[in-house]
Amino acid sequence: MSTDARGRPIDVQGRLSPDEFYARYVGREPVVMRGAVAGLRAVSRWSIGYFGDIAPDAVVRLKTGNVDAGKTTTMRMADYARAVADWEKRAADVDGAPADAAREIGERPPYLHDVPLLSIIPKLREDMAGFQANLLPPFFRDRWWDFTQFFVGPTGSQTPLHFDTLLTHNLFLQISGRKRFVMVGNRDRNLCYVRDWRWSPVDPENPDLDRYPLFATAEVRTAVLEAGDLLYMPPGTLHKVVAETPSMSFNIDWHDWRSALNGVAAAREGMPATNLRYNLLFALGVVGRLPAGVVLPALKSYYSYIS
Ligand SMILES: O=C(O)CCC(=O)C(=O)O
Ligand SMILES: [Fe+2]
Repeated sequence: MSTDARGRPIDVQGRLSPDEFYARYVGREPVVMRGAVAGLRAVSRWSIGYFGDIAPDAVVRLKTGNVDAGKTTTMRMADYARAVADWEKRAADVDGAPADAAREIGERPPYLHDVPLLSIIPKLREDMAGFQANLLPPFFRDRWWDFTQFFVGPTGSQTPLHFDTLLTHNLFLQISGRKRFVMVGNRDRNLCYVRDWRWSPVDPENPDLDRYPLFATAEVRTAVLEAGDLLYMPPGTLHKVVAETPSMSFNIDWHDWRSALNGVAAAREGMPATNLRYNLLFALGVVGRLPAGVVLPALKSYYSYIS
């Protein structure tokens, strides 16, 4: 079980039925479902090299430097796969943490962050056969892959503390490698000095309490995911995410009627106006029962935008 000195341990379960999942966790508590997707072909097959082999010419947008700064570049998948493999090989030859290694062996390759690869490389969907889509509300089930965003990168890739922009639920699938999630619940958001709607300047693992004294009373909870694990986070959960090895994962950000309506109401709390539009569209689907095929074209810019 993954624990943190400061916060309560995150519940660790195996595969959950939708009934158990909704009764105990949805909208309430994060949970790790250990090994819940371990049987999927994606988990045994996918590597960054494999993506480079099957879609060498797919051009992907990558984040350079700190991901909250929003700087990007583009690369062919084959070139990206090679850059990550080369960097990992050089890093393995250098003693010390990857951060130190970066000084000796050059910049870590950029982070493939928030990219809808199941839409860009449809062949990958074959490897997800058997995924438990009934954990999601009906609106998302038939075309759940259209609601995914990938995070693929070398050891040490990280995303600073933030919450997800539309205040969605987050089902996070760890496909390959190991990732550490350091979480602060929505109810402690006002202790996190959030700016630009959703980014916190606090490192929850090493908080500067002189600058951010309120953070001292925030509850920080940690979970470590291995390949084949699922993580659920309720809307508004702040999370810092660190790849402890080369890592491939993706999330499904989804709404139920309650989170969709809360997402619309958050326009009054400083949520950007474009988000209001996206949340209205989700509400039309989830509450108004418009089919995903009708709503998705209007959401396309959300799935290709740079967060
Ligand atoms: O894996 C990461 O680096 C970030 C993941 C994340 O922020 C998310 O799924 O919302
Ligand atoms: Fe996130």
